[in-house]
Amino acid sequence: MIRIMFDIDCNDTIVACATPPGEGGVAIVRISGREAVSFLETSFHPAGQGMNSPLESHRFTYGHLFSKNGGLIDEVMAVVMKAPRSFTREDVVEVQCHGGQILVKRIIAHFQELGARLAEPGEFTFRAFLNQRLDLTQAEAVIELIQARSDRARQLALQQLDGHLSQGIHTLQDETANLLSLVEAWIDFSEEELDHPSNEEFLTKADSILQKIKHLLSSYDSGRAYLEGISILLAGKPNVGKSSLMNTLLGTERAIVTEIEGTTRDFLEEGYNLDGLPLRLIDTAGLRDTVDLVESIGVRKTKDKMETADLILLVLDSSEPLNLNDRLAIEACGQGRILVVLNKCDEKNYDHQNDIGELPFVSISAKDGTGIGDLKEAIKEMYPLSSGQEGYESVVLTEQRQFEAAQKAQKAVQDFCNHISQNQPFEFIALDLRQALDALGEITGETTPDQILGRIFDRFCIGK
Ligand SMILES: Nc1nc2c(ncn2[C@@H]2O[C@H](COP(=O)(O)OP(=O)(O)O)[C@@H](O)[C@H]2O)c(=O)[nH]1
Ligand SMILES: [Mg+2]
Repeated sequence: MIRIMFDIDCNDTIVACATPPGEGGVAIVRISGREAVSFLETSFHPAGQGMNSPLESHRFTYGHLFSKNGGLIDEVMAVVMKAPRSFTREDVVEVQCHGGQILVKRIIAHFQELGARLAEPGEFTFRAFLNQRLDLTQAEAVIELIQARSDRARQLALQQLDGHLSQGIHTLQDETANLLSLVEAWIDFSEEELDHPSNEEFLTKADSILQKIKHLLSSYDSGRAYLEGISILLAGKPNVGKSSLMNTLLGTERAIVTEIEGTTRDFLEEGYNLDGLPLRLIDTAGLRDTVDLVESIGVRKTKDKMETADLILLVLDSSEPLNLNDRLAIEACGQGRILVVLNKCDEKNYDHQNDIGELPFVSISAKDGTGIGDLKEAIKEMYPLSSGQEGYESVVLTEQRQFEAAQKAQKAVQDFCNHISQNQPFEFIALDLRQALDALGEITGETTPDQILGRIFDRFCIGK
């Protein structure tokens, strides 16, 4: 879609419905571009005023919308937002009409008849980006805000829309640019001639940049978790209480619980909001060696799913010694992120510490609810999110492409450090810093390749 967008004429005046399709109390048709205001003025009759009186910017006016040949289309409220004080920084008109699909179609067709073009998906936001009303992280925040699935996700997206991440990146860019100018100042001098700053001095400055990038990279896991949600797989041998735990967490009898081994044979998936952290809880078939065909398919599918889950809750029964199937389950967890749940703590307790080694664990009883609070805290602690609005600590990466660009910047600064230590010529090490600056610019959209821009704006719907 965006490929078309790069070819399209951004001087066109565009129109689209800004509200979701379907019936509603009102719908909003949005028009942006240099002819937006004149299109409205030729067809809108404000109530109680002369038809030609100019509409005041940022003020709603009640009136009627008429077609080219004079037929009444609808009774509407209209607002003009004169450039640059608008979302796209162009002249924008919004018409609030009655919320009917045919009506919206008719109004859009009317503005098309006057010369407007139907907007591509995301084109309003794309124009806001082109006109520097938003940078790329802010454009992404618009989608994140619309798609936010919890209140914490909403706050995070809003913070990014407000330019929090952009400012964090600008701080890094400034520091990197300062270091670059320090290096460039010595390019034209031979090394023996003058006292250039010591390697330590360069390395200290580079290290300050690296620390900030490291913080950014580590924030991504939590940022993504809060915005997209995380999948949590309940794994373990049969009868350890996986389904019971699922039910206790959800507070419903979602999964069937019996004392018969192999009851759960397929996946059960349920959403759960853990204090703003959106979880997808997945109950699985117990892991064990089995000859039952259906059950063994379940076991294989569980193993596959363990590789893609964000977090595995490995449930063990603390009321009995571990056996071969428990060890199979521990092994199957592989390299994933694991939290061991020692269930049935209401019964006799065996010590499983030796078997779980360094893995983090919590003791619970799915039956009487003991330790469920600790389990929730332990999950949240795995996705720490600073709640403060101030300082670098609270800058959060939320998109994979931001993460990848930050990794590129990290590598470039790391290369710089290595090349400084090897006493490489200044021309050469200046390149490392320029690469770091390029990578940082990708995050905010200053140096982002077109195909990445395309992928970002493709995620928008028409009218945004
Ligand atoms: N005493 C005790 N029994 C439990 C607990 N959790 C589950 N059970 C029992 O263990 C059996 C198996 O539970 P279930 O949830 O079906 O295990 P799954 O096969 O791992 O899904 C059932 O009889 C449950 O009532 C617990 O915390 N304490
Ligand atoms: Mg079960």
